[in-house]
Amino acid sequence: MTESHYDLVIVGAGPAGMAAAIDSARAGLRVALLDEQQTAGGQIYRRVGSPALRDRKILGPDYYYGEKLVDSFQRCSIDHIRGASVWEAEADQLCFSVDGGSHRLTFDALLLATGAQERPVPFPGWTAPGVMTCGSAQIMFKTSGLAPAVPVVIAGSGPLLLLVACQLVRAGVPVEAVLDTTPGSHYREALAELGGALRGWRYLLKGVRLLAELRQAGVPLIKNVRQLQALTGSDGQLERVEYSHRGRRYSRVCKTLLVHQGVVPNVQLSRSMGLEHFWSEQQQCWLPRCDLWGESSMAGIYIAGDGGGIGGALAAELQGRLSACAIIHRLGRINQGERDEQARGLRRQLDQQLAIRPFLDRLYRPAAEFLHPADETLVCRCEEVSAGEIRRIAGQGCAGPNQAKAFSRAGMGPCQGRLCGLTVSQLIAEVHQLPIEEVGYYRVRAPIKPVTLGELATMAPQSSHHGAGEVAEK
Ligand SMILES: Cc1cc2nc3c(=O)[nH]c(=O)nc-3n(C[C@H](O)[C@@H](O)[C@H](O)COP(=O)(O)OP(=O)(O)OC[C@H]3O[C@@H](n4cnc5c(N)ncnc54)[C@H](O)[C@@H]3O)c2cc1C
Repeated sequence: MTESHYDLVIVGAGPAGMAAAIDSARAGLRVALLDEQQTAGGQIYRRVGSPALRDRKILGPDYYYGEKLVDSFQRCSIDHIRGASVWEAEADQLCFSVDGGSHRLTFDALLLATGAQERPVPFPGWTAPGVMTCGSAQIMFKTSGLAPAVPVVIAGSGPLLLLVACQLVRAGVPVEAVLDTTPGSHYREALAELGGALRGWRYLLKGVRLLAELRQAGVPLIKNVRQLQALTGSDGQLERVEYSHRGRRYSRVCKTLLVHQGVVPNVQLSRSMGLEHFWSEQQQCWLPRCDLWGESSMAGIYIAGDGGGIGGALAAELQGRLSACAIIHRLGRINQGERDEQARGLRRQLDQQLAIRPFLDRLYRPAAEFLHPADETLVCRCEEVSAGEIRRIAGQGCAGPNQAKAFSRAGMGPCQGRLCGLTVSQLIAEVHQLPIEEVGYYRVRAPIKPVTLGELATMAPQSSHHGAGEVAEK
């Protein structure tokens, strides 16, 4: 394995990573950008350069906005390392796997633009075959043009829920119902943030349009749904969904149940590097501590986009560009005055983009039943540990998520706690009646992705030489 050095290495080819790469390459930096996906675009613009769907109306203009960004990115001199899983990062180097081999890169600056993941939605039956998240249905849609098996019911809370429902309807996939789990009280609480919401009126308008589109398509939208449960038939497959509405219990037959409770930053890599994180009450998740340029608690390591806090795709792009300003200055290509001048307009636009966030965060904060699931609900899917088991071990003195690993194996599976981490911390905090910051989070260790021994072996010094240049595509 040949080591290779770059001025800037970026992890994640979403709007944040691409925007930062473009500006940095144009400023003359030697940039490498790595992403697990084969094409640039991230979550929102996934495969926008070669879409699987011909009808542009299905995914809508927000998706195709990404074409210009991807095009600019591809025209720049950037080493785009495709299909590369970054499994370890340190202050000046990172390791990744691609095509069955592992490689190491060194850098002067690192930008983590690893985006968001859907918030795990533990409720009775969430692990049943046929239950999947809205985001994963959208990935199938964007990458292969595949639709979920019908009848489809969609349940949860948040803008992506409505967007995916509309995208399915536009593609001719009948949606039996949208079960909105947003508690009624959240609408009243969100009104306190009306000022910001009005500044973000474009987003509000989009939401209103999506609702109107569903109404026009005749999709029932049932609000204030509680006690969601997915039930399987004798073949073990999803058969129906049950829920409570206005004090009565209902049942709907479905082959697919798409669930969604918003998105949270993907902090596996930033956690594994030991960067400082704090609990955001507003977004109900952990965020890396960063300054206004996205620089983390470790000098030279920057975080931009949803990985630093949920702000949406346009905010991610602006944050990527702001971090690029700081990195270009750090590496001596512009002076401080030039940096600040370039950043001024970006900050103004970013403020506008983020104005609606407090309103959305209050409105779409998940209902308590998803944050504190009932005892019988599985929390750690990898190791099959229930919420009741976590409460039991917490009652026996287990003080935090790291001890919970030893007590119950929760968080010890291949996802390294990516799916249960938030819930385990919340349950332990509930039992001990402590703020979640005091309970803490799993200590995430490299490799943050499953790596085969074969992949690791290719990093041995005597192995055949495959330089990063050989896997990079300009
Ligand atoms: C499943 C899903 C679907 C979404 N769909 C929409 C949508 O349709 N519309 C919308 O407005 N918002 C959507 N969002 C929200 C959204 O992700 C954006 O706000 C925006 O894409 C954030 O941009 P970003 O650059 O921060 O990260 P992203 O666009 O998420 O890009 C992050 C990239 O990092 C890569 N990555 C992460 N970890 C590693 C690693 N260890 N090694 C290598 N690569 C890595 C990922 O493959 C990904 O391409 C979605 C979110 C999710 C989770």
